[in-house]
Amino acid sequence: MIRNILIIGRTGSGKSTLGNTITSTNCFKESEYGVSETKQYKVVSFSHQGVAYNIIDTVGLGDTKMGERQILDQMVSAFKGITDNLSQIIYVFSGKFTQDEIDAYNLLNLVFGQDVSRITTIVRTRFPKFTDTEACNTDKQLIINENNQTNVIVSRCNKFIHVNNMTEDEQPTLKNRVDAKTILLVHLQGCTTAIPTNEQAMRNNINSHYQRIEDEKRRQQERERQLAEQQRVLAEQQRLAELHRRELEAKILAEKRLRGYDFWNRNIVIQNWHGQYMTAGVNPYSTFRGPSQTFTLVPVEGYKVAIRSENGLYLRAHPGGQGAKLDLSNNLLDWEKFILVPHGDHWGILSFHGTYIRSHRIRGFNKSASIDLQVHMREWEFYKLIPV
Ligand SMILES: Nc1nc2c(ncn2[C@@H]2O[C@H](COP(=O)(O)OP(=O)(O)O)[C@@H](O)[C@H]2O)c(=O)[nH]1
Ligand SMILES: [Mg+2]
Repeated sequence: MIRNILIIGRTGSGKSTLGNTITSTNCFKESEYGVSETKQYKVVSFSHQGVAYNIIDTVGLGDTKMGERQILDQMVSAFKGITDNLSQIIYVFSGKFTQDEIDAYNLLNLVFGQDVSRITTIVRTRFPKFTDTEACNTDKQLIINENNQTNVIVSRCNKFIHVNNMTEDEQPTLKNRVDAKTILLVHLQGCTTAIPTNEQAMRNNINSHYQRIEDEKRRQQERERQLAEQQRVLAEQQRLAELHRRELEAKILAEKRLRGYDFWNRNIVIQNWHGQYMTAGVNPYSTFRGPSQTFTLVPVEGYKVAIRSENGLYLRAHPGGQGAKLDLSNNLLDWEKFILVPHGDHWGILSFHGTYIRSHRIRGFNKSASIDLQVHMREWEFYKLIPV
């Protein structure tokens, strides 16, 4: 039976070179640059001491041009038509056994199943002292000691082999490759067991792996969405609480300051920022306004006030915004309760509609006092309350 040897690992680790070393050919394209030359798996068959081998070189993981999943799918395709069994996987790496290396190795375990580690040979390339057993053992031990994961990976694998497959330019005799080949083939010769490969099972493994990643990504997105929503609700609650706090503070401040003022129940005139005085029309149906009027601030319900004119009528703001008028009914129930909102020496007059009394910009108070329906700080009108 032909022994199928699958060479896998990350791009640039030396897979194709190792393939050439084992087969004593140049059938696999070696790339001097960090890019993957192997865009498709490639099989080279040869025999050694009466044993036939298929050496299968694959696209490296971490290839820049191909996605991880595509690479895995192609790796599975490499089996189709070649074989339904696997004699040995050679996992190639060079340098440190980094986290990327660990991830790549585990990914392959995932495709072939955990059982595969017993037919996996880890080959470290670019190791100049590869013929020195002690140096090789020390290096292997260092990798085992690196962390838990490397410990599990290296201890569970079939064998750990070091090579240094220099190019002809680097070593014209290619002695290192010959030596490496000997080491590798002695090892492969002893790899008599093979595990069956089931294309569908491998595809299922790959699919469920990416499905798990997808599911986790979706769960994560959903968690993030919920968190963002909670934060938004919290921020809104905080905003409302802050608004409420400020409102209360303003009311408390207004009340405190109002208590300290001497315009209660005294005659005052209300002067607007144009220097004009407030007058309110005595006839709610006409826009006629009399000459400047004297008002009295009557405290009602704590910080709320009613504004009474000199003729005993109360000022009332029309919610429609067409004007502030005197209430002819002079009925306490109909009084409008205003809140005086302090602003320096001035006061904003806030109606119970939540709108501010505002004097007509063009004509001034001597013609009309009106309600500003826009509650906007800049639009507030502030008045001087002048005792007379
Ligand atoms: N010195 C040295 N160079 C190597 C070794 N293995 C591979 N290389 C070089 O590393 C580069 C990438 O090798 P290649 O086999 O194409 O990597 P692949 O992407 O894994 O197939 C090439 O220039 C090789 O000559 C090795 O063991 N020692
Ligand atoms: Mg290659």
